[in-house]
Amino acid sequence: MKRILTVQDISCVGKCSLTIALPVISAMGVEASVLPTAVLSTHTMFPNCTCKDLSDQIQPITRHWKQTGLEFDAIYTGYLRSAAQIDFIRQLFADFRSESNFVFVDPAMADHGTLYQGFDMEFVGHMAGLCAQADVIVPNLTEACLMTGVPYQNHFSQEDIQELLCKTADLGAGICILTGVSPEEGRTGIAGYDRESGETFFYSREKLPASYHGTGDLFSSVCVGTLAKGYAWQDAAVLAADFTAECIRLTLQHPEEDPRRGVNFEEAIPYLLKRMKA
Ligand code: PXL
Repeated sequence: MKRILTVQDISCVGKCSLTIALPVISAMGVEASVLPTAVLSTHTMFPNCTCKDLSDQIQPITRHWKQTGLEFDAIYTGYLRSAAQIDFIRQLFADFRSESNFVFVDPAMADHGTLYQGFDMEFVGHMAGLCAQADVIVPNLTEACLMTGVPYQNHFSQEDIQELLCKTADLGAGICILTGVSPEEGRTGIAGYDRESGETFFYSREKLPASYHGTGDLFSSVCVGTLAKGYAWQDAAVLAADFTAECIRLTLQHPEEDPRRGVNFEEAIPYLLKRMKA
């Protein structure tokens, strides 16, 4: 069985980060080990959430793993709390990466043109440094703009996307997949670039009339799980995008739910497994 180590927070309520990565990766038949970076009462879109930073646990935990001889097929980082924590994660990459595994970084820190609460440009600089160490990165357009210094716009032309893709790839990761890319009004998808082969890849589908918290985490979890299973990155990205859309479609069927609780990914798991068998 393939094994992924996922490094991100536990938000106790409001599906995102580990409460998405664990069930989704497990459902795909891939083992999910965790390194929790913080415990929050809810994700940060609920006002007044509590947060206990767990940075001081990273070194003792990873030292124990190293002494025990544990290995992982992939290391997947998501929401991280501080610049100092990112430096611990760089050390984790140095300690656990090998010829046969890969590092996947979702620089989860911003959306819709703005940084999430609590982050600043110093943090962005550290996250760009972490992306430079990765084999695969999956920033959304806001995150890509912040890390490259490209001004964020509400609409990016095809040429703008090409340029942003090149600049983001220049951060240093092997494969860069931009999410939330709209090639035309009413559609959304991804734009990817593989530095080794020079291949560019685009995929889009109809844009559903809603945006929920945690969809980036769904995309990343499916992408890293399928990559660990040996899918080509383009196929991984297409399945991740389709699964995320299916989750949004199912969530829209229940408008009475508080949208901050997150997307209905649970009822989309059969769809994911069916697609993986196809
Ligand atoms: O989905 C990204 C994410 C993860 N974890 C926490 C968050 C967010 C986005 O705001 O607040 C705690």
